[in-house]
Amino acid sequence: MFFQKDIETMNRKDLESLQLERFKRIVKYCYENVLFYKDKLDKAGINPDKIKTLSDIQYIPFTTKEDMRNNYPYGLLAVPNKKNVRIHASSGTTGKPTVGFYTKNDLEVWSDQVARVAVGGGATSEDVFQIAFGYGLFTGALGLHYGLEKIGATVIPASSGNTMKQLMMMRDFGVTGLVATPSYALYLGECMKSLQYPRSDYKLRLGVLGSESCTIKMRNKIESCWNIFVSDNYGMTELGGPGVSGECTYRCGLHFAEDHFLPEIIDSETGKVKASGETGELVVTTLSREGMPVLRYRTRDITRLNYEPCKCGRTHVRMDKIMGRTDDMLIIKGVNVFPSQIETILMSTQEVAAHYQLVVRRKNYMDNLEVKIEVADPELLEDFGHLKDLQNNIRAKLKSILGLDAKVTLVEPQTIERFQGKAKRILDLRNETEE
Ligand code: DLL
Repeated sequence: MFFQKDIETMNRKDLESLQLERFKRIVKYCYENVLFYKDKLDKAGINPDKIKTLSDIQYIPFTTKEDMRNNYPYGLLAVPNKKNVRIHASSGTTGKPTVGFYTKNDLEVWSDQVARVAVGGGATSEDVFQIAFGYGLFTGALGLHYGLEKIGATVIPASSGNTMKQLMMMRDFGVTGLVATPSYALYLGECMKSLQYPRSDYKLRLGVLGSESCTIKMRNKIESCWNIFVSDNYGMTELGGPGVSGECTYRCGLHFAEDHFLPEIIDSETGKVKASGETGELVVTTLSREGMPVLRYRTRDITRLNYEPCKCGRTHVRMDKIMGRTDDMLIIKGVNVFPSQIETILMSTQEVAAHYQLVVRRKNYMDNLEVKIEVADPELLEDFGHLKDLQNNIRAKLKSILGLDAKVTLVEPQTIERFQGKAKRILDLRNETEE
């Protein structure tokens, strides 16, 4: 199923000429409307009129999160404020939030992008969707809200929190689709099982989940807990929110909305563009945003691009599921590891639940990792021998597959914190424990 079939299945040549036309236009537009870009391009000696091919993008300097912060609040706004009809922002746990501005046209395009992602993941106008993302500055809730309304689905703006009420609404309104973070979808499933209502009281069939990493193993847990089909979708405030890329039902990568975004992969250390098919940091240029266009934004997200045609018929490039963030990579005793790699190992281990926490401490200038994970069955905690075996088994897997020497701690069910938004699975105590 497609939302905008002509665009989603456009042949590569036509797609690239559309991208080139939009790319030339956006560079000029940024130059003429945002002082920050004018200065940046002038310093780099770039005349927007000289851009002739898509590969000329390599001459344009990157834009970073730091640039976003330095230009807070309105520095990157490209239109007069009367044309700016919406402001969103990230939670900004580490300093000032990063913001996004939207013209009326941006809101239209955004809802089309999200509608594409939702339809690609299996949503239809027959569905009743409950949106369990927090409404507010976060782009996730309103983004999915308008995208789903655009396809004619029924939308329940439940917002986040109040899990028992979420479950009640799901039963009462015959909710068929859930929008949430993967971790919250799992938590809802766990609570659903603990109530007296049977699964048959729920009509849920689909999860359109996103906004945080979710390995395939974790997705399997969510799917089997709820007995639903789950698709992944990606985006970020700086790029307008969700709708940047999303999985089709074949789930072999997230199709980028390539008519609206130009993705690249770079080496995050050197900034060099990587060859097609290599893994690295995702860099994105927006091709149609008016309120806040962005040139070569360094997302810090690690992935790979795959230009092979997809079985679904979509021609837009597929991005692998996000492996981690450059700032999330842990270096444990010389081994570089992303939390998602640890998650894959944990989730393929029988007898443990899908809730874990990674505690990082620093001693003698070395990082140490403790992996805390809940056992699935509390009775296991009574059987010391069995517990020890399980612990050794996980430790050995981490060592042999990742080369990672970590302490493994098995804890009682329901003792690791649950999350209603993005899960915070890394507890970084390095500053407190450094010696
Ligand atoms: O999370 C936008 C969004 C909302 C996407 C709803 C999908 C659904 P931010 O709060 O700015 O925006 O966070 C952006 O979240 O750089 C990634 O590190 C992470 N992220 C978002 N989607 C995914 C995903 C929204 N599907 C940051 N898989 C990004 C892995 C994701 N990480």
